[in-house]
Amino acid sequence: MKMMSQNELKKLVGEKAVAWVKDGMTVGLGTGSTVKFMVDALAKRIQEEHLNIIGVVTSAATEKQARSLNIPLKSVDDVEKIDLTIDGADEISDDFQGIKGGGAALLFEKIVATNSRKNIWIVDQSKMSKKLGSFPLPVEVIPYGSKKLFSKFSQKGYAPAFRLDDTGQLKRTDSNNLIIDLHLNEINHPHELAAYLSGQVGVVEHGLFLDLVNTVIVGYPDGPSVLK
Ligand code: ABF
Repeated sequence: MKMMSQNELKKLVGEKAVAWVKDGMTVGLGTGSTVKFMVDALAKRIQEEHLNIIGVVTSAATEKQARSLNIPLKSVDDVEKIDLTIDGADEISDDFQGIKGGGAALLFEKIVATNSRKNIWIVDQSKMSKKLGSFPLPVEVIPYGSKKLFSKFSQKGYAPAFRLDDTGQLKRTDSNNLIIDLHLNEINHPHELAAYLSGQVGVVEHGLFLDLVNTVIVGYPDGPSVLK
């Protein structure tokens, strides 16, 4: 059997996830290349089945795609509750904790996720990992004092690095903040680390998404698996 490419696995799970969307739902639309396939498939379903769906986006990139597909959108502040959010992830541990933020959208993603009744993550198999940490942990910080935070993280042995954009400049998030990626290799106590990071003045949010996901759909070569 021909091995499926990573992109084909992403398409597989992106399209599978749309089955969870029901008519009348308010749906959180995540960010990333896997979600892009999901949004395309959702737009197709909305059109073919005349579904009444409101989308709530997590980044300018997803907003651009959703608008181009005529998916009706509202801000998270203009909806009562989000019924279902479908998003990607950068790393998921055996106990379904996640690292997100590889796409620098972690703040809005976490705002939408924490205001959702149900969260689904869609990933290709490469994202599954026994423990979190091999993917660098993104931490969103405000620019003022960010070098002081960087030094503190460095002294803690977190091997920090400022995220750069394609032109080699400091990457700016949709909120015009900076990202410091922590190269931890293994995170043994994610809840403790999350509490420490959240307590640091100047940290806006971190990419540890803990105890948040309800369903994980993983793309394996022999088909999508629904875990949890
Ligand atoms: C998003 O999903 C980001 O947090 C993360 O970077 C992305 C995963 O990327 P992709 O689906 O492109 O592999 O939520």
